[in-house]
Amino acid sequence: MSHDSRTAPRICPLCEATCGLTLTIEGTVVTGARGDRDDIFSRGFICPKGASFGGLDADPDRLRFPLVRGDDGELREAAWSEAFDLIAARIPALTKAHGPGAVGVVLGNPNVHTMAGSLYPPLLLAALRTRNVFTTSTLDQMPKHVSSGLLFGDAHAIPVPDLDRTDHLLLIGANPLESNGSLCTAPDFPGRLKALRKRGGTLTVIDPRRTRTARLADRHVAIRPGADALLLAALARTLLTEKLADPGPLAEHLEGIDELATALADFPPDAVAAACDVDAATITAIARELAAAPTAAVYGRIGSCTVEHGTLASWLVDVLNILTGNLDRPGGALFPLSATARAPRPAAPGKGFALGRWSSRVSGHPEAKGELPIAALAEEIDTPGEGRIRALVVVAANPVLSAPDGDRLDAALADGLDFMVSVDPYLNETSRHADVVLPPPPPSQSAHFDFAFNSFAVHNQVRYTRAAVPLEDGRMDESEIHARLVLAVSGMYGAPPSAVDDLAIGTALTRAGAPKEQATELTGDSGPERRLDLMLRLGPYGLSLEQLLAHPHGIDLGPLKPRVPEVLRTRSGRIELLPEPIAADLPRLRRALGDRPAPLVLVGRRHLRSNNSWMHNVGSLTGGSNVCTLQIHPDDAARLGLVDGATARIESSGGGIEAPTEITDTVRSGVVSLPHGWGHSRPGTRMAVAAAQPGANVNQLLDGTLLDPLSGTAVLNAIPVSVTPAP
Ligand SMILES: Nc1nc2c(c(=O)[nH]1)N[C@H]1C(S)=C(S)[C@@H](COP(=O)(O)OP(=O)(O)OC[C@H]3O[C@@H](n4cnc5c(=O)[nH]c(N)nc54)[C@H](O)[C@@H]3O)O[C@H]1N2
Ligand SMILES: Nc1nc2c(c(=O)[nH]1)N[C@H]1C(S)=C(S)[C@@H](COP(=O)(O)OP(=O)(O)OC[C@H]3O[C@@H](n4cnc5c(=O)[nH]c(N)nc54)[C@H](O)[C@@H]3O)O[C@H]1N2
Ligand code: SF4
Ligand SMILES: [Mo]
Repeated sequence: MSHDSRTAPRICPLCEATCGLTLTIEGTVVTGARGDRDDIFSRGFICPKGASFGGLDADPDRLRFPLVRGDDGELREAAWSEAFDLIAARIPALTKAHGPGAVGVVLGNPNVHTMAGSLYPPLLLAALRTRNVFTTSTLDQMPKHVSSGLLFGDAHAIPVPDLDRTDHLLLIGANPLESNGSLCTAPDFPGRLKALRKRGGTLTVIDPRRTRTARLADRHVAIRPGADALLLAALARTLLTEKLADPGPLAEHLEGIDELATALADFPPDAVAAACDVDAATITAIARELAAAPTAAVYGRIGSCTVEHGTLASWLVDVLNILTGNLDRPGGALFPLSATARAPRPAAPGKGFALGRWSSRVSGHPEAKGELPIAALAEEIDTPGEGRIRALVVVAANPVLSAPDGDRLDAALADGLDFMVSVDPYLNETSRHADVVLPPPPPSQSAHFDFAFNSFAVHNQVRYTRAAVPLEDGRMDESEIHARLVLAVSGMYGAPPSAVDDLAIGTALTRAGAPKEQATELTGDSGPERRLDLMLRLGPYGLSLEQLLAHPHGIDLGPLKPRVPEVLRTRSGRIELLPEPIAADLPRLRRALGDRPAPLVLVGRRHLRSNNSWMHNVGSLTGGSNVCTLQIHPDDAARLGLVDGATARIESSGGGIEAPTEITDTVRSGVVSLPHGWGHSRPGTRMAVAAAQPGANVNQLLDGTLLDPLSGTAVLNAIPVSVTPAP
């Protein structure tokens, strides 16, 4: 270390594991990152992405100044004031002329990884009053929100496996050794799985690919993709018919267990075996093991969500946790309690969870959790008629690559909009269409708090890190960008950004029934810090910002604790085991029993050194095995005449793409796999490294019509495809 180098703590924002890092900083440049051994949660763990923090932070392709489209149609650098003036001139006028629905909002994944993205989008949506709201949840976990909404009355009440104490983990469609976990925040997920094995616990993995996670398991079941809901239904039915179901103390909080038994009657193991390509004896054995384990947790992720029966599968995951008495007990699956959550209230019936309160204009897709399916975004722009989206505000999202049929969306963004704003550090496949691009500073210059992930963490804890490096001249903090955006689209343009925070603080105090004067007691150097301070004070542990600042490596709030019935917000005040919308969707699952499986289906995969579409521009994370290849089983390759390394042509409903063939027996036969987030070959972007190794956009295979009907989530896995050698 040179004499002017120093270190600073920074929670890693690059995936859901939220590891504490120690950054090495020379002047204002991050020159290194290592795991923070004193971090109370991650205890020194780091992965290759975290280790590349410096490279990602200093990427020369990151935009430094706003871009504004000139009369010549070209984007040029502009002052912040010019950028916001333009937004204030255009958006309110469009709303006034065509109604609030004329402005659509798209929120992408990194919003859950920034303070700004957690604190301000609700205010933006309130200011715009639009129902054209799309987020990447409908490419991801919306099925889980819907099942939690229906079961527990709160779409955000998502139980997480008690990873460190469970005796038995049944993991479905998740590969935490590459993803580092999702809806289960657990730094060093791999180490925690190894510890489970070491203490004598069992790990079962259900995945059509023999993933790194599957290789760690006691049992790997290479299920046929898309069939998990059938398998899970058979597991639940087996527990019920073999009298192995024992919800324990939960029983008094349950409603509908008899109806559940009737509803699942048609799914015995031998009826689902063919569709799942898993023999009935294995299914029965898994059910019995689950029931026999002292404690167990069932956990499903992407492979169980982004499929045709995603909501049913997500629901059945918790049905299994409930029937085995593992929901809400240590070692099972519990509801975390984060430091900024609402303080627990006395148990009481709630408002419940409603679906389909409105529908999308073109295809009539029902809303879920106030959102419309992002797969329907393009048609809402390019289909003429009243209520069409004419302007779009995109915050931290790249739907041209991450959502189905990027070509159609690309064209809709190019030709169908009067005005578009992107809040994004890069000029990429989506933001290149914006009229105004507002670039946030790199992570080293931003403070960090995990509003979202602390409520999915396997251990209750809280950590806050301030910006490690001062804001560079000419930069604007992302929270200020968001606050100014709220002002620009509302009638408050001209007010200082702090007005937005004051408004939020006032509303929060009113909602909590606290005196308005409490606002003056809040500490913090910025609006977001004061808001964090308030949420901590009103939260279940009565903490404060001051306490967090005094504990730079975090405060341990203890292991997860039972929260039923306080957490329940259903109308009955109980867990509603067989909610009506689920019951109404079961006939569709019953019909799937008779479906003839497609000969070849596509599934996705993730790579440790990637993250969705935006980390392909850092040299140290590219190359090696992090490439966009079509993985195919040797038998299928031989049958289809494909040679390792040769270009394959893949076709489906949305179109065709080409990718190099990678022959491997880690995918089961009848299944091919492509990663997502690739396809960096469009003109007009500024991501030089990514463009040099563009890969193909897997989502071009989809036409955007295939959705899980209850959640509006796009079907991204188990897609029928045809594969041929490229001519
Ligand atoms: N390195 C890296 N980490 C990431 C990300 C990333 O892109 N790269 N993305 C982050 C995000 S946004 C998320 S949501 C999480 C996701 O976290 P995970 O859900 O753990 O992600 P995946 O690695 O995609 O694992 C999904 C697994 O499901 C399997 N699968 C596919 N179809 C089926 C099926 O029908 N049934 C079953 N049983 N399995 C199936 C796939 O083979 C794959 O192994 O990861 C996060 N972390
Ligand atoms: N086929 C297939 N498609 C998938 C998936 C799959 O498994 N298979 N996974 C889906 C999932 S789980 C998800 S979550 C989505 C992700 O979909 P998106 O959220 O659209 O995709 P990302 O690639 O994460 O793009 C994030 C954008 O945010 C920008 N960004 C990065 N950091 C910041 C920041 O600090 N502030 C701001 N304002 N912007 C930032 C990036 O430059 C990029 O433009 O992809 C989905 N798409
Ligand atoms: S596991 Fe996730 S949070 Fe931890 S260092 Fe890697 S990218 Fe960052
Ligand atoms: Mo995601």
